[in-house]
Amino acid sequence: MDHPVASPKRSSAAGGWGALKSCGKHLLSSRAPLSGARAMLKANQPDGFDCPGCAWGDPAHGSSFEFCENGVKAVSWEATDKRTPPKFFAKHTVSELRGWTDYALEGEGRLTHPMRYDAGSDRYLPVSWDDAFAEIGATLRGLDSPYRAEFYTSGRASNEAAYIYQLFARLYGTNNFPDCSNMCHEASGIALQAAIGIGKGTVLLEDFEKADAIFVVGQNPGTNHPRMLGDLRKAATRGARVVVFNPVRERGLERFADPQNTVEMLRGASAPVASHYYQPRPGGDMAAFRGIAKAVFAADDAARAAGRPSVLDRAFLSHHAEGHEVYRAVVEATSWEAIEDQSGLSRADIEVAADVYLGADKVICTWAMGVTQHKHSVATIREMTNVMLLRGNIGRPGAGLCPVRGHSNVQGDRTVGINEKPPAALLDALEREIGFVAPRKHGHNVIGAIGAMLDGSSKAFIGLGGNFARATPDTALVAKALASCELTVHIATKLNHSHLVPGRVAYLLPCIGRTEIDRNSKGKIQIVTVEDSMSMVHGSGGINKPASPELRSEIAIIAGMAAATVGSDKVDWAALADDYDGIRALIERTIPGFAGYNARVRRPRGFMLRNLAAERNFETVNGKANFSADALPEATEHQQARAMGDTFVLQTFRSHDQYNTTVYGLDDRYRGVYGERQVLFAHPDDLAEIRAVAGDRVDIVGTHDDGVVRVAEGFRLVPFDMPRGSLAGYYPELNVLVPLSSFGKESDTPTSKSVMVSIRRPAQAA
Ligand SMILES: Nc1nc2c(c(=O)[nH]1)N[C@H]1C(S)=C(S)[C@@H](COP(=O)(O)OP(=O)(O)OC[C@H]3O[C@@H](n4cnc5c(=O)[nH]c(N)nc54)[C@H](O)[C@@H]3O)O[C@H]1N2
Ligand SMILES: Nc1nc2c(c(=O)[nH]1)N[C@H]1C(S)=C(S)[C@@H](COP(=O)(O)OP(=O)(O)OC[C@H]3O[C@@H](n4cnc5c(=O)[nH]c(N)nc54)[C@H](O)[C@@H]3O)O[C@H]1N2
Ligand SMILES: [Mo]
Repeated sequence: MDHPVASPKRSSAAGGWGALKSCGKHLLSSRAPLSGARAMLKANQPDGFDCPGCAWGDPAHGSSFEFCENGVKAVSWEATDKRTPPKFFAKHTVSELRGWTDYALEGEGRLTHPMRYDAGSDRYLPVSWDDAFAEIGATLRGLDSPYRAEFYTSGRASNEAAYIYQLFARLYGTNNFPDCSNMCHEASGIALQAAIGIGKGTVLLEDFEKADAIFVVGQNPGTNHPRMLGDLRKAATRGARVVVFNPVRERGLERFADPQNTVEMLRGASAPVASHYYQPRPGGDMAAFRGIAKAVFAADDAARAAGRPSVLDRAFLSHHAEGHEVYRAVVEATSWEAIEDQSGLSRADIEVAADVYLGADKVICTWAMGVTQHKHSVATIREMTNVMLLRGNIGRPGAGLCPVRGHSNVQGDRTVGINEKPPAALLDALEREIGFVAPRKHGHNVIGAIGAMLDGSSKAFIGLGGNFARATPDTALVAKALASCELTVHIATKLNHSHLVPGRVAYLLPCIGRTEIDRNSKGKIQIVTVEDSMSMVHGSGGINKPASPELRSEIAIIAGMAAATVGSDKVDWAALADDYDGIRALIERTIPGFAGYNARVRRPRGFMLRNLAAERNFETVNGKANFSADALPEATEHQQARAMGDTFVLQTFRSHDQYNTTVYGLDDRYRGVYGERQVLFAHPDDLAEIRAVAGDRVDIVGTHDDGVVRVAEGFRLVPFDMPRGSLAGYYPELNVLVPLSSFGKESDTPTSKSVMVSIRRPAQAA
């Protein structure tokens, strides 16, 4: 097969690079994404980049060159021909650009030059890299405390970039690391750390081939993890049960046409995925799992009465776990009535789910934002874990816990030290290796950073990727917070709204993306590494020419800022930026699990980071997997809304044509919405009750009682199969309604899936 894009030559040591993911060279060069898709189906190239889309794992065997529509979008978005050069900025003031949509801003294409904001002309003007670094360094050094600077990370950053970023910030003297994962899987990390001693999942992709049942909770893989859907479908085809918990009927979870299957594609056929589809009320998953536990304990009692063996994994519970008796007592004390009211599911339905659970020898439980973005998310994940522990569904083939990560390297960034509450062992190792005194005081997460900027105690914001102003709650307040800074710096590939609320000194620094060739000063090609949702670490090397000769790698940009801020006596930043093997060697010496990093990452598929929980070796205080025994929330937002009347619980989710704040297009095909994002999904009976019909425009009014007025105007009603009293619409447009003052217990994650609102008919507004 011809290669329209030349693949960079690699030394034999680098041969057999980790699998080329999802989307490919052919497509990139063809600039005809859909016609290129057929060629892609047949391709299986050894060298390549990690897909900048999701963090789903790669198969261990066979072709990993899977077709993924959303991977293709992510890749072609970055590989666009369009540019946002200095000429563009000369034409448009920043104030004018603030009136543009996200879609229009990113639609201008890739940034090409380092730019500095000029308040006089209200424009970004080109600047040299050296001048940029010098002023950033001087401004940071001028702050009276390093804790007045915020170092934000978005989860696309490679291990190497994230590692030198945290090293830079810590040498500078702060642990302020607001991170996109604070808004994402924070609750999973906290819950799993407490329950099983590691804040990550315990399954490998192969486990999906062995599981008898897979519980998929609060997740829409058809859109957000399309390759996972392929694995679910394969499991369903061989007879495994796929049990979905989602208030919304997501079509991708019901039926799925396999893009690898040409016959199926040509016939427009599809196969069922979910064997059981439960539609809990928003925030009702903890109650639903409590119900499953109740049914499991009842089955255990019945077995005992009949003289049959226990349905619990007694050996696991006595050797590897602690607290199941206390948990059992709490479960027995919870009434079916409470469970039914909170979950919105009937006892009979929950008992069927429990039967599936009991009938399966090996069970996997996966979840994502539908679980993590509520007030009681940590307790809910503990509850799901409890249920899994009852039958020893952890640390054996085909069974385990699987928080499905978002950004392609959000898990890796955490592993290499992006953590506002760093473990002492990490700081000790850094001190030993580098020879400095690391800051010990805990730093800010996202909510903390916004609060500090708003009250004036933080004065600098550095963004390693992402779109902080749009991804966070209370859009207007966060814009104010950023604009009040002495210094804002954004390392980015494309223009977004975060760049349009400049601080007094403001820089926009353009970097090369994942798909592009990264050459050092001697012309040598460099690769970076990432970690997927299954703790697999593998290499990623770009194949395209960078969008502009002025671009630098994220690593080179961080190194430049670091040298200008903290100097190069302790760390030779320039040398690290010139050879990422040096960064990997530092990681190997300071982060557990990376022995032989530089060699192992050059093997096909990379290597798996040790995950002791997956071997039933639990690094908790007592060395056991721990049950939790939390009470159900007194009232979920949905229950509160029902009690108040005229109030709904709104969730903010993703359409099929977006990647977080990046909007690729205006369609949401699986939900039947085309050409528009300004929509509000609701139950048909709720529409009738407010005397509205499909297509009517309404305003959505926030009812969170913190005195802040929040309104989103002119949303078109779309009737949908979802629980009464719940609404849904798209992030980031609806972030104007998400309150900064509402966040998860322990996790501090904004409650983007349970926003209290009311609906205002425009007639009423008049
Ligand atoms: N194409 C594409 N891929 C992506 C992303 C993207 O934007 N686009 N984003 C990436 C990132 S960062 C992440 S974190 C993931 C996000 O992946 P998802 O978690 O799938 O993202 P959301 O669109 O927020 O979908 C949440 C789902 O949870 C359901 N839900 C809402 N509330 C509840 C509840 O209370 N209980 C239950 N059981 N379900 C509920 C919603 O109906 C919806 O189906 O995807 C990653 N991959
Ligand atoms: N209401 C609501 N809010 C949410 C969520 C929700 O479900 N509902 N989800 C939350 C979740 S799960 C997450 S993870 C966050 C996401 O928050 P972020 O990670 O901050 O946001 P993204 O939209 O992923 O960032 C997109 C920007 O990243 C830059 N970019 C893209 N590729 C690269 C690259 O290779 N390098 C660099 N340096 N920059 C790059 C581009 O400039 C682009 O504009 O949002 C959270 N916010
Ligand atoms: Mo995420």
